Amino acid sequence: MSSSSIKGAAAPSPDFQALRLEAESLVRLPDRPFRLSPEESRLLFLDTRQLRAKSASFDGREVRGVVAPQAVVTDIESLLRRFGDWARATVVDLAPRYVDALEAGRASLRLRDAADAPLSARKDDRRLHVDAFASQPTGGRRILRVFANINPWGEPRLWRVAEPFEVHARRFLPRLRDLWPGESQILNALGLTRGRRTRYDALMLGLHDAAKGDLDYQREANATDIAFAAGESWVVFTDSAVHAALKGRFALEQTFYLPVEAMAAPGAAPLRVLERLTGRMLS
Ligand SMILES: O=C(O)CCC(=O)C(=O)O
Ligand SMILES: [Fe+2]
Repeated sequence: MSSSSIKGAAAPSPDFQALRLEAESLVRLPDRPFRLSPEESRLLFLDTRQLRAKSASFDGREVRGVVAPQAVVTDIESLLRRFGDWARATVVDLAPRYVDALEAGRASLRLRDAADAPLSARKDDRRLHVDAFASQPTGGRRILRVFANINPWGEPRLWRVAEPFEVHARRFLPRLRDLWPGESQILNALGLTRGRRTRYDALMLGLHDAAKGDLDYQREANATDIAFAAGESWVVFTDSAVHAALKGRFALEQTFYLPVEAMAAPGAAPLRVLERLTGRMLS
């Protein structure tokens, strides 16, 4: 064997995993469990009547979605801080090039069963969708989330994932509307969005709502089931992975935002795909 072939095999590109994550939108990490301490594990048995939202969340400043004694709220905050640090390290191990560009969003503790009926069809994450947050425009930045199944009884978390983003977008784009003149200024002035909703954000919300609202699509989509084992973690660009969460209790999740320019292959970003498909600048 020549020395050059040994060298070639021993030095994969440092962007190898980033490219894979960007191309496939989801990377499973079966051997990277997030382990709870015995004190942290007690939080799993919080009375779910104390949860006001589908999860307890922490945005770096305050815990939301839970009505509980202050000591419990403080423990949830500590857990979500620790998970956030772990999630960042997990992403950076996978994609070192993202290190300076990752911006942390919310972290959440998900105690309810993903199978439980939500408040509305729009909030129904059991239906296939790409993520877009009505009150949190990204302006084109990627939504990158780290999940960990922390189910204490060894139960999997069940998802479905469907077609690639571009195929999904081509299907629903013809039904979507553009922003109305002045719409983003009004939403922002009323405090309904944090920052301006761009054309890009409007299209992403449109895709989210159109897919969830289309029961024929939900039934006929060519989707693959994934069972994330207890102890498994996964990193997902949820703005491009067409996904649904069907079942499973006890997960942690941390959201990050990533500028398109930080990607190893920015052409795969939903912003760039939608710009190509619409022939317009969107952010
Ligand atoms: O809780 C989960 O496993 C994912 C649900 C989902 O689709 C989301 O939070 O956007
Ligand atoms: Fe989602």
